Amino acid sequence: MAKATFAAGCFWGVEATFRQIPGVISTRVGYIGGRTDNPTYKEVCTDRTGHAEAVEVEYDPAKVSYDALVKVFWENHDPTQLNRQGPDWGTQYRSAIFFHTPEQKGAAAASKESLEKAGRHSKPIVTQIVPAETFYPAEDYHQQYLEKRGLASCHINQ
Ligand code: MHO
Repeated sequence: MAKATFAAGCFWGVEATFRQIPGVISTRVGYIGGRTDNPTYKEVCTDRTGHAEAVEVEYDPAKVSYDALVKVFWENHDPTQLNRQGPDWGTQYRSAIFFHTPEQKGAAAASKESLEKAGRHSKPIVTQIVPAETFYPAEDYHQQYLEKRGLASCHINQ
């Protein structure tokens, strides 16, 4: 089993997306890349702790490649929005790939470069590619949030 960690806006929807991918064994949402230990959702929402809402994906590399997961990441958010994803604003909603190995780092960087070259986005890609530090799981009520409520997406009014 291997781990991959992605931040792509409100973690409810990001988790729901990755849970549907064959080869993904489990997922959990949490906070990563900030300056305090064991942050709460409330603290993260102040925009002062520096954490990103993220999803930690446990996957079977024999069934799904890291590259395929990175592709899912690109296709399910707008990587040109800085510290924002749609109606959600703040550094907690930044676009970031938290790599766990040098191989993941290389694959993420190559994938970002080829997406830039493809010219599909008119604006520059602002996604950070940074080492995975401590992942703090979010409060229970945030885990599989949409699934528990029978919702398909974060922004029901959008
Ligand atoms: N705009 C969303 C964000 C939730 S998310 C876990 C809401 O408050 O409903 O950041």
